Amino acid sequence: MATSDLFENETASEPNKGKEVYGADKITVLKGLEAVRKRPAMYIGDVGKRGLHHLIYEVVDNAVDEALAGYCTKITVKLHKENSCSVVDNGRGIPVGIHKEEKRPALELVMTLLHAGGKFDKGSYKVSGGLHGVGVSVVNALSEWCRVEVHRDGQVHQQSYKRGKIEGPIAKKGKTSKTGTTVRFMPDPEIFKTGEFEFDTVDERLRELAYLNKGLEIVLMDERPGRERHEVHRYKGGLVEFVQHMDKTRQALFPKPVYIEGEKSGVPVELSLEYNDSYNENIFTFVNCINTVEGGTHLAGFRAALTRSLNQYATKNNLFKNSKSSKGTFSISGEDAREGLTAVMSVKVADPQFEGQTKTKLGNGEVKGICDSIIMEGLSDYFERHPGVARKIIEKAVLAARSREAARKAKDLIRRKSALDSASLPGKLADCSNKDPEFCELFLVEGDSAGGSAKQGRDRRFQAILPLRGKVINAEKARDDKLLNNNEIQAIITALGTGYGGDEESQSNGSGSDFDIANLRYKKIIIMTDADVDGSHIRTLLLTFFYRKMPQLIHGGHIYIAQPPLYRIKKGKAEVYAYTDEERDYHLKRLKKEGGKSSKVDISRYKGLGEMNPDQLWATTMDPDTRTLLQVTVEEDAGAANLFARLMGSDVESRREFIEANANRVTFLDI
Ligand code: 0RA
Repeated sequence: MATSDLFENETASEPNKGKEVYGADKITVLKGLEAVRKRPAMYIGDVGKRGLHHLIYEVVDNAVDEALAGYCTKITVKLHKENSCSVVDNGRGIPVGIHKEEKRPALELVMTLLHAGGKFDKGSYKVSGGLHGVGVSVVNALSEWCRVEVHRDGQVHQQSYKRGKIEGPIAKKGKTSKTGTTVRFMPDPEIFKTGEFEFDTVDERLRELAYLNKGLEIVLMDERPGRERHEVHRYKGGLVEFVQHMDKTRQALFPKPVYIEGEKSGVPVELSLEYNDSYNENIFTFVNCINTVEGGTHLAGFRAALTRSLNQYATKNNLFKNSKSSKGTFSISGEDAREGLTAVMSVKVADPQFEGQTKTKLGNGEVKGICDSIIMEGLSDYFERHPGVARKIIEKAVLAARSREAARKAKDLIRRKSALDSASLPGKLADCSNKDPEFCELFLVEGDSAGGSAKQGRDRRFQAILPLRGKVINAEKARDDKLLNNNEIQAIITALGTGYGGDEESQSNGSGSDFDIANLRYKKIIIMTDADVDGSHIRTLLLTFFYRKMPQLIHGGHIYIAQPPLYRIKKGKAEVYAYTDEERDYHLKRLKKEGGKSSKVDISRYKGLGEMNPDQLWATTMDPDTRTLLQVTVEEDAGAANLFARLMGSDVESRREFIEANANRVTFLDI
């Protein structure tokens, strides 16, 4: 399987019978690395946690490419004690021979030139667009130091770099019988101000990659003192196991997920799906192993095929005989067909066009028809061979159609209430005077008393307050009709102005009742709850609702969590607030040290927002100049979906385990 000899053999008479050989001269040289250090965010998204983790993913993606090409079976990621990271793979090894035009070793070019990844030859699914596929050189550029070791052609080759600059020529470090690449790098503290790699975050992505590349073994090891851990991912079942993992806290409708695989016009398509006892739709789509959170043409093709194949099968087998429709022949809608559906879809596209707000929406038009026809054929065939499964799915969809009728009534009511004039806004909303969403904030506040303080303390020009009185319903477990009858949910939807539900397809039908982010009335939606158990419960319920029912708000970065202080520390007239125990201790120590004649230090703990008067609430939590807001982001969508299912679903045991395991984390919600 090793092809380490190919490279040096290029000039031999018959080097590569039919097989495409990678030549050093195939590497396209674009530009240098200074640009990367100047504008890191352009290459890796940001210089926070997400960007930091992106460094690992970039190297791993390269190793996964080797696996896709059929040369790599194992990838090991190690988090070392000084916060460096190494990625070891047993692929072909980065080529080390001399590039004809550049007259330099290919390894040097791969490591130090932007876009010299050598992925430009046909036959590999290069990842353009998005932030993936920028190349290992970007990782090198953003590392204080980096070392690469290549096992190839029977030799160990090694080279080191500092901030992207070569330290010395490639050194030969003895013989080897293996092939592969090890990249070890130390993220540059000059670039990354924020801390350390998070095991769980990295682990979620590696797990996902292992599901997407069945059989590939991916190991994550934490060697940092005190937190040693070891996780091995290897899934023979691929997407089928991914679906089972997603649904592990739910009850499946039939024993084994459906699996469909096909290829058309050079686009391989893979899909696995099952139905569960929930009412949610859980579809995860990937293009070249990148999670397409915003969907796109592949998803559209899948949705169309699913609805059509179910309707076709049901009609042919007379399964709608007990269902009536006011419009004549009965059929189930796309939404009905997807109630309780968990699915993972993976496609490979040679030249993907990524669109959308976060560049995670596939734009290639041809892919829709390809996915539609492969999946239509696959599902129809599957239903013929498993009539029991088909019948169960259709029964469930027919039930969904009935309850959707009830939901439609509730939805129309909300729509009528949220018609443009403000007279129809919820009574308890204290709206702001500015009407330009760009400047406006909506505070969702727990309880009437805190709501009252917030109304008095706010800057009414741009801050609106919606106090939440009653219980917020659990969106993980309730169907739309119940959800839409909940007063708090109604008030939120009306205040937001976005409408609710609907398909991507129906969003353009002008009916105006479906969710449309263009109608959002506030750029920031800020959840403000007490720092106690009830408060975190309400916060979780709200996040569950937004994540399940209005994910665009989360993906668009509109959802925030307010950070009220935990303590007020007073000494004489001086007053400071502490937001953590560490801050409290710091201030106590400082004030004691200052000593002086004035009175003793007085410390009070805030349990509820209601304990603060309006001025204090403004100064500590609401004033944009001084407050801290946590923006809710989802780094790993499948992981987040699982988290919500565990926290808010029906599996009590799983929730208990989770809460016990995470009891010592300050907040498990800044996902
Ligand atoms: C350029 C060309 C080839 C492989 C690689 C780069 C490569 C990069 C990385 C980064 C981490 N592990 C990697 N493994 C390989 C193709 C090699 C060939 O044709 O022999």
